Amino acid sequence: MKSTPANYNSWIDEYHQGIRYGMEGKILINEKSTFQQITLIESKRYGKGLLLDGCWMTAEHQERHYHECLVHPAICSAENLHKVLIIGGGDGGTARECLRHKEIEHLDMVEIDGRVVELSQKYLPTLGGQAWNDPRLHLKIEDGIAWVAKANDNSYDVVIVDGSDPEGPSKGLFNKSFFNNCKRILRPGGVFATQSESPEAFRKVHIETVRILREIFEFADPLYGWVPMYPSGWWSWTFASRERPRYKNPIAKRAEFISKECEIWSIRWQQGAFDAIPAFIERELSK
Ligand code: SPD
Repeated sequence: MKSTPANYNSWIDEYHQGIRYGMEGKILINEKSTFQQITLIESKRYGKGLLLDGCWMTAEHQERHYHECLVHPAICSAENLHKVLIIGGGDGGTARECLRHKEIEHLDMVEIDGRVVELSQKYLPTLGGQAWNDPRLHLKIEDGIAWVAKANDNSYDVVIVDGSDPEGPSKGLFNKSFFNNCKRILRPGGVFATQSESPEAFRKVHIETVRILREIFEFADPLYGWVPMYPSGWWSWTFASRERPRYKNPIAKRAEFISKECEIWSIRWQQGAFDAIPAFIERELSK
């Protein structure tokens, strides 16, 4: 990442495989926490934004592309919504989208880096919005991998993984033992969701993630959309369930209520997004 901190007209870039993905703006905070480099910026186009270890995570005016598509396919299709778990999600956007669903009674959010939460609450307050004060939110500053390893069988209706790329603290959020625990702690009728990287910029990780989830769960499918600030802009989220691909059939009443105020997500959008699997990914997955 390159920038001149005091200059609003500088470029803040994520470097990925010889390509720069950048925004014009200025750096507000750049500090190292126990786990990672945390950078808060202010951009002309997307407002304030967050990078972790030099990689774009979110920005005020572009976060809904990501959070709506991670949350609603899972939350709208699970049989019950008594108890939901988010692993990661320190900026609060995933919790905010979850808590729009009034049926959720209890939401555990387990974020490893308390400093990401503090800085997001201060610089990106619209991300978490009212979620931070919602009594249903139970925020734990702990390691999410250890959390799922020690959680009881059948304890959550929905498990959502909102981590960063598979490096640093998020590396362990993409492997078999973690996904096995996610399946074990999911109740019957439950749905699992994870961000599953870009089919272009992170092709190998993306295919491997879907493949592992298909080995572990009876059903797993990637959904494709856009997060323009991420490498290549082309992104994916993968959903998994047991008895049937429940995530493909949102419960109409829940979905209609939620999609009225969504920027991207709707039942129609979701149908297309599951069907938008690129031919080469489909071929790779059938090998
Ligand atoms: N390459 C960026 C992947 C980041 C996924 N998580 C974003 C966090 C938003 N809550």
